Amino acid sequence: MASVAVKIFKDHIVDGIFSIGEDVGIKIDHTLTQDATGTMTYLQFEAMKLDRVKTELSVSFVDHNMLQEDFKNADDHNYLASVAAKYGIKFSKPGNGICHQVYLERFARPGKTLIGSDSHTPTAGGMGTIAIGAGGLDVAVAMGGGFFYLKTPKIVGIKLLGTLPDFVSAKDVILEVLRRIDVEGGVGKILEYFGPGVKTLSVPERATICNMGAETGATTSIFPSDEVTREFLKFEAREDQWIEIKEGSEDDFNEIIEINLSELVPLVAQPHSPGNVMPISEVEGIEVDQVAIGSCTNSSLKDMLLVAELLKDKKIHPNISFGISLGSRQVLSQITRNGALSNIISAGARILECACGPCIGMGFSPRTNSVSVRTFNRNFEGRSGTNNARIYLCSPETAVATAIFGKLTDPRKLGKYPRINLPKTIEIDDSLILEPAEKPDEIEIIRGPNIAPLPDFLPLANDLSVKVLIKVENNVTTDDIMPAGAKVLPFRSNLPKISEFVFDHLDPKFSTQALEVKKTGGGIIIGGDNYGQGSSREHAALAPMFLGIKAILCKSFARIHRDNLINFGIIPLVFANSNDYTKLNRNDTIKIKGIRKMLTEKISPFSIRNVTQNYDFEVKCDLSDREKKILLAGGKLAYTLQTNK
Ligand code: MIC
Ligand code: SF4
Repeated sequence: MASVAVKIFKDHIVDGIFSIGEDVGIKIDHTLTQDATGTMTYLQFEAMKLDRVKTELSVSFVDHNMLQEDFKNADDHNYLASVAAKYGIKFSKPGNGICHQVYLERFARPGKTLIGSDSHTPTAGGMGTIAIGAGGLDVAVAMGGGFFYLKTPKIVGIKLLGTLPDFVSAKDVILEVLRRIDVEGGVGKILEYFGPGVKTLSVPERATICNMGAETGATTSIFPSDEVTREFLKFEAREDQWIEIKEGSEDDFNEIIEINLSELVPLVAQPHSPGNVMPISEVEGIEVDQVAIGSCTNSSLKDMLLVAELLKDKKIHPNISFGISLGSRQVLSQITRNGALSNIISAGARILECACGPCIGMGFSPRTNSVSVRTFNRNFEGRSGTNNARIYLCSPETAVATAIFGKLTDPRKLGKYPRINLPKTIEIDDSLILEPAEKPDEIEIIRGPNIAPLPDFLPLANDLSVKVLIKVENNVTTDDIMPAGAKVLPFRSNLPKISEFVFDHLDPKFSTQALEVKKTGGGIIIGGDNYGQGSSREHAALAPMFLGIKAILCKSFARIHRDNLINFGIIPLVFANSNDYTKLNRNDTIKIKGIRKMLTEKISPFSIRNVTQNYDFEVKCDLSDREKKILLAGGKLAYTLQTNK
């Protein structure tokens, strides 16, 4: 026997062996991109000068940058459509839905490997797919037929027992996982669900759990592929794509966490971390201004039918602004056809686009000092678009109860839990998914004026003298490093412009100072634990690189962000002794001598010098051979072009 993850990995390993902590290369069957990370991904893919993608399936989605207040986002959509047509990529048009939900419905297959330029790519783990979030450049390389490398993770078995009580749902399961292991507890691990409770959860419920597994820092999350999986594929008219992948036994896991579904209660993640989880009973009564339902976490047909049933003949509280941003047009069409949507509208909801929208501060931002309750997956400070808003994350059931009562409310107060009968099949309409062109030569790539060329990637220098530009705490997110939101996202294809916003919330002068310091050797950022948690956005590495940041020195890194730093030639340094963090000050000058030699000869830890305070201290830079070569070459694009790998 073996765990589901190990079975799929073993079918896909092309370099190295599956041994915890070792670098392993796997073949990638599918890729996905979304527009906010996609423009950069495809600029990098174009730089590789290939004729077509080499994957079984690659899909380009448009779901993030949907506000078209001028030409920028529309131009980017056009660029993405033309690239997809030319290079053999399916193109999911704006309006079709959020990448993870649509991929789950229309493309995910058990036993396949997927990488996606979005950190919630693991959503497809609900289908029994090994689905991993990665930087855009890793996705570009995989589209070109390159392998995807990662450090072999531990496999944590999450044993599910019992069945969920009324008014407790899949979101509460993942909130319980987060309550136990927090936002760092999954780093270097795959969370694999097994046990008798698994069969009580539908594929979309499993997907909700895998989606938000990203918040634990896990490499991915996965469920077995069983009869429930077959049912979902049948529902999507894709039953022929089903294969069985049996769950592993207890001995197949490196660690086991047991969760009895029957004992769970409605939970809430409080501001400003998805790991800050409490039972609803402890926060009940807090006055709320806004409620938002949907996103890639909780947008399934069952979620929406349940929301509609709970809202039937009810009105939301007069103080609440209530918005729905669904993850897929398929679900929106279905609830429109069967009348469920009218319950939601009658209750007082604003129906937003099928897109990320409020989840990423793209519209529907809450008012000043307000409380917003969302069925989404992230509640980082400022992410909603309103810096001082406080965001709570919860299940659709809790969100509805809160919308009705105007304050955080235990959904069990809603009375009888409705039984939802899902239809056996759903109308399939893939007309917003465009096939690649049959004659690619005839396709011209359309580039609007907002699309700036890629920067040069220069080999790593040997001696560095860098200035500390900012010192940040533990768990700094990529939203802190490279904010999103309606003001910034339109510049995702324009590196010089987007770089102006690096660390904007923490230090609005950061980029100006960094560009100044760039002239005299560049900067270094000092961080705590889990530096770069959250999004896969490579702009959180690319933009600092553009601003002359040469290294990040912290206590530990989040996985995707560390990969992105290496991909763009920024040295990921870790304190050998984490007490040295306290001594460092902003504006200190640090000298790093002979870094090429240290890396080449694998000398780690090694000594660097704080020139300003006149002392030496030790740092580590533990890289695999492949990572070392990438860093020395000046990043993965330079390395890939040089080696054709
Ligand atoms: C997010 O949820 O933070 C995003 C926006 O989807 C990001 C991708 C991005 O920044 O474009 C992610 O999760 O990777
Ligand atoms: Fe979109 Fe939010 Fe999901 Fe990210 S987490 S893909 S922004 S809906």
